[in-house]
Amino acid sequence: MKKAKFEFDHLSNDAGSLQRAIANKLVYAIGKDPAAAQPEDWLNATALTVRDRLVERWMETTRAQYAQDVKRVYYLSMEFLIGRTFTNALLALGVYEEVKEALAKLGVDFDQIANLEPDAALGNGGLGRLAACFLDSMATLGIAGFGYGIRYDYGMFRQTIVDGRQVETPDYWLKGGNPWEFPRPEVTYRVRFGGHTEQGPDGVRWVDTQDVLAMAYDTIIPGYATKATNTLRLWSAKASAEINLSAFNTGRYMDAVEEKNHSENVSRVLYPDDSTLSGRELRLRQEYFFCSASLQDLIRRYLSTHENFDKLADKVSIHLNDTHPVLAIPELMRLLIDEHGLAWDRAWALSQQIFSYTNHTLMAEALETWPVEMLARVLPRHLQIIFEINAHFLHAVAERFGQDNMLMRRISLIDESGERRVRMGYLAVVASHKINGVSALHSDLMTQSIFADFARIFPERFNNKTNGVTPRRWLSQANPWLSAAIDKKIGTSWRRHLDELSGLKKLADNKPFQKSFRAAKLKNKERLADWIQTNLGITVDPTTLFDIQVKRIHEYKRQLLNVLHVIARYNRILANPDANWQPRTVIFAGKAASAYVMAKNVIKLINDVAATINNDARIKGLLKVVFIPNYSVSLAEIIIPAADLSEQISTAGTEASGTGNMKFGLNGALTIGTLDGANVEMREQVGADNIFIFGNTADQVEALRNQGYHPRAYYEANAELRQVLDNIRDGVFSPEQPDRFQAIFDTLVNWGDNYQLLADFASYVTTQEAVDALYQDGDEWTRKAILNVAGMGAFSSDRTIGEYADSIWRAAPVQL
Ligand code: 26V
Repeated sequence: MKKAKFEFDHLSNDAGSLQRAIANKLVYAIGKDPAAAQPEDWLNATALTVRDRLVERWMETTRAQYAQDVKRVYYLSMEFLIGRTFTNALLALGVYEEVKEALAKLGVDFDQIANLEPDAALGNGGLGRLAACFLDSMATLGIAGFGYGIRYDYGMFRQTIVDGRQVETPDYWLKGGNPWEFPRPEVTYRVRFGGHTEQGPDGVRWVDTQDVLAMAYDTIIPGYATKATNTLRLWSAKASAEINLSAFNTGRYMDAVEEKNHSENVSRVLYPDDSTLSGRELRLRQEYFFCSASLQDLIRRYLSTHENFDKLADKVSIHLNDTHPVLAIPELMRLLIDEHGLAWDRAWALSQQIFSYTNHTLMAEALETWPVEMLARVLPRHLQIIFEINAHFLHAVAERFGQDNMLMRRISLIDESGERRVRMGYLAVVASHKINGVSALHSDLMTQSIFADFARIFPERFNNKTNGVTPRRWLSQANPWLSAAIDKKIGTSWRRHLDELSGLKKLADNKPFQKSFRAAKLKNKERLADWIQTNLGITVDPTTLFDIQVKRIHEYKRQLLNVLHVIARYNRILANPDANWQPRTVIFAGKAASAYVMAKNVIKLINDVAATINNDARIKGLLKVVFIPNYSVSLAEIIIPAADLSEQISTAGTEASGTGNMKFGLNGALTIGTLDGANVEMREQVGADNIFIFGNTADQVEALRNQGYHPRAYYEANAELRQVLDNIRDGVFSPEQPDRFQAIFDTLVNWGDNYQLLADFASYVTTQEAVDALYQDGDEWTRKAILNVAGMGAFSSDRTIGEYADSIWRAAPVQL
């Protein structure tokens, strides 16, 4: 057949062309008369116009990837916390001003429509947002990186605060349609569950399964100021036709419809709990669903240009974002052995070269294990494969280290101590050639605690990759005022080479730069104050010190320690109202897992303390407390640039890295923090004089725990602390129900204070005094804030991804 001639328009990016293109989209794609168009219609029309411009680059990149047969990196993650796409895409394409102008000519307010876009909140917190920053950096660096995950119908729940308490409501983010995604009904795979295995003449057969279809939806991930673009492919569950037909034929129509609903539930909702393992079967099914579809897809892609599996490990890397995608390991083994006829040893050798794994938490409650009984029911073939991996592994260890039964019990992939369970982290470690933590401290602790035995067996596998954040979203997009001030001094290329921020060091004392730096900060504080006024009806003064803690509510993150300080400050002001107090606005935001009682109590306490203090006329505006509901990526973009002080106060040894800490530093906040996670490296980068470090170190925390920690002793010895805790216990903030916070008091004083808040309280309060003192010297504060920005170069996710690409994936960029 003769190849048809195929030509298409190359699209122009001047404001006039964009204006015409948007008008065409509104009429021909959205089907709306401009006279009847709603702001949502304009947003969708503009989004489609912008998407067209991304598609050109996308095709070019995909073609080049095939032509050069580059190594592809598959980033498997249950969560991608993307946030909004519109402004990010405009900045990546370099058409922000042009689109703004085009919309203005059409009589459309840019900010109004940009603020209508719902967040893609397909993640809980740090882990999901890191995956989103990594996609941005992989595209920007030209790495052929594919994100694979789940297209949840419902993302992270929406949080409202009713009477001071968190109320969760569903987030149906797709209700207005999603202009950024391309549905790919032709890219659909069968994912099987249940059934049983049979030993046949040529291998194992897995039969009598119940099947669900996984359908692909693609989102373009633009690189910044490069033609390179990547793909985020998310899977949505569709009922398989057979189920419906067979039931239909036997007259069970309603049953069939119900069954269809049941199988489509697999991709219905994100599990909104990042603190405890729910152990629900639906969660296990979600994990397998997206692993299986992703592996089938990447093998199909590989085989479309390769005849056999000889080059699989040269052309494919699969990265496991925590243990949630670990079923990809037995799934790859199953596909290679059962479907493609490879021998066990060859399949295993390939797997070990292909997989790598990142650990994101040492918290025991969050480490995944699945009951053997459940796996036997849901994934019988995979359980067999896991048992066989375990047998090979234990055998090899016994050969090398002798038959040490204690060791064998400890490192077995199966925990036999109670109900038998598969330890997913151990499976990840055994199957991966590289295992990394997310900050220097965390990587260290990881090899001393949860993976200590494995670090002795496979020392060469363990490494550190300190997290980073994308400067495009977290400085350029979120903080146009500071970005402009920086551009004037060091040019614009820091957006791709964040190290260049070090050029600001020499300007730390420069008065004109200090002035523009401070002006930018004030603008950001005014923007946040406006938001708070409009949305919460609370007046905050942008000239006060903005002290901000935003992150998931979790005991180890110690929002409660922050509250203890707020109450201590309240008491001090009451005791001495005429002293020269530095006025402060203390801002909190964050969601609690819906079953996490203590975290929800902390939210209620924050709101009760806020109500008490904000309504106390004696305080005269010297202290305000605000809890901003429904923390999200788009809110973070408004909140973080407004901070003077960033609270990073987790118990040392518990926060794996933190990434909010980096976003705040990048936006010119000073950090008050413990020597935990990446705070340690931030101190190295910005200098110990420019960060407020307090509290026990990880070693001291551990020593205290081992020697017997007695929180009541701190309560008894420190009168100020005692007053604060007694206030909480006695109902000072809950007069209508004085015993409301008895459990909080008991947790700290009588039940062991697991996160050692009382041990760090005195040091925290003293350090907060030093914060006040420094803030009174505006120039000195600004100097240090500038040095913080200047020191953040190392915390670009481009640096992080560069390291993953070089030393884990061994993947080179595509040439365009
Ligand atoms: C854990 C779990 C456990 C049970 C099942 C559901 C579920 C969902 C998510 C998680 C995530 C917990 C791990 C996590 O988010 N870690 C955070 O990772 C960030 C990126 O590396 C890091 O900066 C934070 O310090 C770390 O807490």
